[in-house]
Amino acid sequence: MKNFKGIFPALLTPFDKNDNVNTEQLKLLVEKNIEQGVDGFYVAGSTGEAFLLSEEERRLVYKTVKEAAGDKVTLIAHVGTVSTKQAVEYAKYVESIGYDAVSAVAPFYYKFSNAQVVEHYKAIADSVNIPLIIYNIPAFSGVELTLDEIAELLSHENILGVKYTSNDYFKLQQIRERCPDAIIYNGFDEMMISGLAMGADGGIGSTYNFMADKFIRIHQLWKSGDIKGAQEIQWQANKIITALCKVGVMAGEKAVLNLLGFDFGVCRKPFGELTDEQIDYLKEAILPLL
Ligand code: MN9
Repeated sequence: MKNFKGIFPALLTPFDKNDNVNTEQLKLLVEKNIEQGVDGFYVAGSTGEAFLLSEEERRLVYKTVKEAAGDKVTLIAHVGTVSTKQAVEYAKYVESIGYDAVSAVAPFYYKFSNAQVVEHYKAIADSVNIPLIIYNIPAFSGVELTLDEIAELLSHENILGVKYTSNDYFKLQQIRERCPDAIIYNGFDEMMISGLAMGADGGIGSTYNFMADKFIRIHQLWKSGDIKGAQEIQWQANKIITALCKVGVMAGEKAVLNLLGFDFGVCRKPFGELTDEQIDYLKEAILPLL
C-alpha cells in the first residue's frame, strides 16, 4: 500500500477560454507539485469544483491526473455525489485506472439521516478494493456525523481515514484516540498546526496548489519537534490565506497561479470572475510572501 501520510494538494481544475477542462495545465500543476515533494493529490474535490463538472469532465480530470502522476505519488479521488449509485460508479472507475484510494463528501441537499449517510459510505467502501477516506466538512455538507458514527465507519476494514475539515479540534483528537490507526488529514490549511497538535497525520488543502513547499516544511518542522519554526511558517501562510479569503479562496488561488505563469482561467459560474483591482491586490499581498 502507498504512503497515505503527509501533504496532499486538493487540486484545482483549470478551465480554458471556452470553459473546458484544460488538461495541459492540470498536468503542469501536478508535475510542479511532485517536484516540490508532495506526498500525493486529492483529485476532484471541493477545490476541484467537482459539483460544477459534468460526469464526463470529472472522469477526464481523474484520468489526466493519473496520466501526469503515474505511480510517483499517492492518488486519492474524491468520488462524492448525492447519489450512492453515482459515487460507486466513480469509485469503480478510479479503481480501474489505478487510483490508490477514494474519498467522498457526505451526501447532501436532502438532509439524509446520519444512518443513511453511514450506509452511503459503507456502500462505497464495499464496492471497491481500494480504501475509502471519509470527507468530513460539516460547514459545506450540512452533515455532522457523531464521534460514534465516525468510529463505526473507521472500524470498517476498507475505510482508512478521514479528511477532517472543521474547527472542532477536540473532536479530531477524540477520533485519533478512538481510532489510533486511522489516517487523519487536517482540512483547514490555516489551522494545520492545530490539526497536527491534535493528532492529524498530514493535510489535504487547496492553498497547497501554489504553496505546498510551506506545508511540507510545517509538517517536517512539526515532526522534528520544532514547534516554533512550524508556527512561524503557519503564520506566513496565513497572511496569504487571509488575502485569498478576501476575494474568494478558489478564485484567488487560480488568480495566483495565473500570476505565477500558469493559465488556470477562472472558476465556473455561479462563482464570479475577479476584478482587475482584486487581482492587483493579490499580486501585492501574496507574491512577495511566496
Ligand atoms: O478542505 C479546503 N476547504 C475548502 C480543504 O475548500 C472548503 C481548505 O484547503 C480551504 O480552502 C482553506 C482556506 O480556507 O483552508
